[in-house]
Amino acid sequence: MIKPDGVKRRLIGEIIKRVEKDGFRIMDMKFTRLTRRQAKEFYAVHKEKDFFLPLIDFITEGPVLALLLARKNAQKRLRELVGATNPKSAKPGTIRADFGTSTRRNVVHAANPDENPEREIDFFFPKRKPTTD
Ligand code: 3AN
Repeated sequence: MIKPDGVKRRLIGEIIKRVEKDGFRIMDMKFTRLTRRQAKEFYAVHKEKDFFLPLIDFITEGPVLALLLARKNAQKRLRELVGATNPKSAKPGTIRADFGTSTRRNVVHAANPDENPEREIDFFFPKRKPTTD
């Protein structure tokens, strides 16, 4: 997902270029502005964290672009391309190192393989399933 800061700063093209160059195939896309209710559902795993409400404020401040991507080892590889949550500790050349401005405003979200990524696919793309092609 390209977060509101990435959309606002016109980074959609740059981010899609990096992802496609790395071998990902775009299976579906959805440009949408999340309601607070949707955002709380999407980030439900973080509801007890102290950063939860500021995170909800941020993710609902403007539209996001959700991308359904396919590639061999997609989940692991996308997280490598995206980089660490805090852009200051992200590896040089990763999307967050190059464009993120804070731990919250870090431009992109990638599904976490340990937190049921299929749930996120269903959230943005109900009835769709990824292919491995
Ligand atoms: P990641 O997106 O790297 O998997 P998560 O799932 O731990 O990170 O956190 C989800 C989102 O919550 C992050 N992308 C970031 O925007 C925000 N976040 C996480 N940790 C913090 C923090 N310590 N302070 C502010 N925002 C945070």
